[in-house]
Formats: sequence, structure tokens, C-alpha cells
Amino acid sequence: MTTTDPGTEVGRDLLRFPPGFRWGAATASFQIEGATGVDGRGPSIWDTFAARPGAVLGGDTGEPACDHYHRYPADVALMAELGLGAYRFSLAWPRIQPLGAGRVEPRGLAFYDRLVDELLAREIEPVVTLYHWDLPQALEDVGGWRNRDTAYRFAEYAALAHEHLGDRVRQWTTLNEPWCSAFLGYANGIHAPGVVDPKGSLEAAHHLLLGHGLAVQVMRDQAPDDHELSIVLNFCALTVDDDSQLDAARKVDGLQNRLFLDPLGGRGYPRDVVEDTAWLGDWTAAVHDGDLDVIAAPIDWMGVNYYSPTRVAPAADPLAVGDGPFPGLRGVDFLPPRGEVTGFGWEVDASGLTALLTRLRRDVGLPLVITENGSAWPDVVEDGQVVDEARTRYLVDHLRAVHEAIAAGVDVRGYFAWSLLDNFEWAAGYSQRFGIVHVDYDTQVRTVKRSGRTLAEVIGANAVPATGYDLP
Ligand code: GCO
Repeated sequence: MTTTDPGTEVGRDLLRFPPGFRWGAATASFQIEGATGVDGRGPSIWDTFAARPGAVLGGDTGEPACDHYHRYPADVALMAELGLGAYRFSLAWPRIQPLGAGRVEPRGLAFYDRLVDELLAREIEPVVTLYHWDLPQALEDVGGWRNRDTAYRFAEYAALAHEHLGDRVRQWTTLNEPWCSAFLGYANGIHAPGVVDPKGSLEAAHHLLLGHGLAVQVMRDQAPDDHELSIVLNFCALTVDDDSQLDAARKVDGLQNRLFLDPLGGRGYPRDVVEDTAWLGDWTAAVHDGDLDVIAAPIDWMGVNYYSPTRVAPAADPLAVGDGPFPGLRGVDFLPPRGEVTGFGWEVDASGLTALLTRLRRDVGLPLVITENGSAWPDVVEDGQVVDEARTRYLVDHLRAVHEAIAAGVDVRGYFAWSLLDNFEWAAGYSQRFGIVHVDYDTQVRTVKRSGRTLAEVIGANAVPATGYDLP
């Protein structure tokens, strides 16, 4: 495992990562590709949602994004320049199956052929996410994730994508953040498809997990032994001050962490969550015989997305229903962030990542990969440079937090910065910049930021400085 041996350079301490640690950056199809009406791509729920007045800040849409659909060769060259060993990206289901079922669009598959071949030519490992929120609109028209059939359409899509690319792609993630798809999409509706149906959102969460399990089964059946299958979850790292906050923390932990971890781990849905949400109606009727066994299909690693800690306290009224995305949550107040916050208003606390990884070592029992970690700040391009000190500090502090977990025995296999490029930040449109590479959306000029250069140095050394933010 890792050794925290003092570096040799200039007497500085370096925290070294394990040999073979996978370094990368992450993106998602709808957030960077643009070309939403090109080569037979069908509409997704995000195309529809973004066209809804007021749904996305500034009326932003998936156009032009980063025009990655056309500019991918230069973007892959940037990845190589940064020394990335892997690139996490998602396939746009509506590019491959414009109606979400049936006919396959060969031009959609051909784009991902080109992208994968470009990555392999640069010796960058493709890490493919099958679903990062851009559900084909045609499936939403018949219920979307609230419709059990969508789980089976997803498995069919997974099978054909995996069949087509599996000779070159061995890393496959089924879903990115089913919590967001289910609850931001169907509980409080601030994300596509913009539905407010708390009971339905829990049924959607089940159907997403069912789709995950069905996809794992079909990919396992057709996969060579060296393929690795995974799922990516956005965990909340609950930070409590005292025992008075424990029950509120339990409720939120249940709805964001254990609702997914327990069935994935073969433990079924957590009883306390089922009881706490029963007042919405019996959503567990959506759980058919055999579903839980399908969901618990073994995977090879768990993706962990972490940005900031979550702080909660009991509400004055134990039955007070919040207006947030947690279906059925009652009697909980979310506390404001403390100390430094990012440009997005998210609290900066790298220790939350160490605590989360330590907890997941106990609750998951699989290798872990940090599949997203990053921060949004307002960037300025001056003389062709973006000196993003705050993002660089965030990056190095969180890498030190990962190293601390590894040194304590947590099996972390890799780290993917969110994000390679500034991109479409969902309901916030293009207002938030997470990239380690700046994108001028008018000119599409890319500018590697200081944080990108720092990540490149970290990758080159396979280490981070124990103190400070500059590698020797
Ligand atoms: C998520 C998504 C990303 C976001 C990023 C910043 O984790 O919400 O995977 O698409 O853009 O996390 O919010």
C-alpha cells in the first residue's frame, strides 16, 4: 500500500500514492458534447427540460457546451499533455438509441468508436459511464424511470453499447448518481425531467437500481474476464457537532447513502428509510420478487463522488417536510455551510472525504475510486493564463485527504478530477466553472488552468506535497 516517505527533491515531504494508482479527469456527455441535433441523436430529457422557461439559469442549454463532439481530438491531446492515465466520460444514450429502444444509430456508435480509438492511441484508458442523466425523451414520454420497463430498456442499451465497444473498453460504470436522477429529477424536480412526485421518485430510485443490476448481469454474461463493472454514487458526508443531530443525520444518511448502499450490498432497502417514507405511500410495492437479488449483482469497484460535507439538525417540528430533494424527509433542517465556500456556495472541507472513505471501507467492502471531486470558482483569463489558486488548493487538500484514507488502509484505486473542462452545470447552466481546463464558450478556446498543471505534476510524481501547494 502507500508509503508516506519523505521525498528526495529539495527536502520536501511528498505523500506518495500506491503504484498503479489511476489518475484521470471526468466529464459527461450532455455537459460537454454539444451537437445535440447532429448525426441522428434523439432528444434527451435534458434537451426538453432546458427548453422549459426558467428551468436552467440564463436559459442555457446543451448547446454549444464544449462542442466536444467535434473537438474531441484536441481535448484528448490535452488529456495526454496533462498525463492523464484514464478518462471518465459518458455515452449519450439518445445518440446510440434515439428513441431509447429499438433502432441503433450507427453514427452515434461511430462517434464513440472515434473517441475511444483516440484515447487508446494516446494510451489513456477509457472509463465509460453508460448513463449520466440524459435519458432519451421517448422513454420519459412513457414514464421514464418511474416506469419499470425503463430498467429493461437500459439493460438492452447497456448490452449493445458494451457489445460494440467492449473489445476496447474494459471499465464500465452503469449509472452516475442515481440519487440525483431519482430525487432531483422526480422528487423536487429541479433537474430533468422536472417532476414533483416524491413517492414516484422512490419508485424511480428502485427502477434505476434494477436497471443497474440487469445491466451488470448482461455485461457480465458477455464480458471478458478482465472487464470491471461499477456504479458511481454521490454520497453525503454527514458532519455532526453533537448527539442532538444524530437522528437527523441518520435520516439523511438513509435517503442518500444507505438507500443505495444496502440493496447494492445485498441487504435490501433499509428498514428505517422504508418506515420513514411510508407516509408517502407504499413505494416498496415497486420491488418485485427477485429484484433485490438482481440489484445485488456483484460489481468490481464503487465510484465515490464527493464535493463537500452535509450538516443537519433536528427541525423544531418533527413532522416538518422540507422542500428539498429528499422524498419523505421530515423533521430535518439543513444547516448552512461553514468557513470557506466555493464559488458555488459549497463548503470546503477535505476532512469529510477522508471520513467518508473510511466509512465506505466498512460499508462497501470493494475497492473505491474517487470518480468526481472538484470545485467551481469564477475564473479569469489574463494574458492567456488562468491562475486558479482556490481550485488548486481544493485539489491538493482533497488529494491529501485521499492519501490519508489510503494510509489508514482504505483501498482507493484512483482519482478523477471533476472536471476536465468547464461545462454545462445542469440547472446552473454555464455559470459554474469546474474545469481544470478553461473553456471560452464563444470561441471554444481551451486554456489549461494552474489546477490542471498542478494535477499534471501530481500525476508525474504520483504524489502530492505534504505541505504547501507546489511540487518541487
Ligand atoms: C454530479 C454530476 C456532475 C456535476 C458535478 C458538479 O455529481 O452532480 O455527476 O455532472 O456537474 O458533480 O455538480
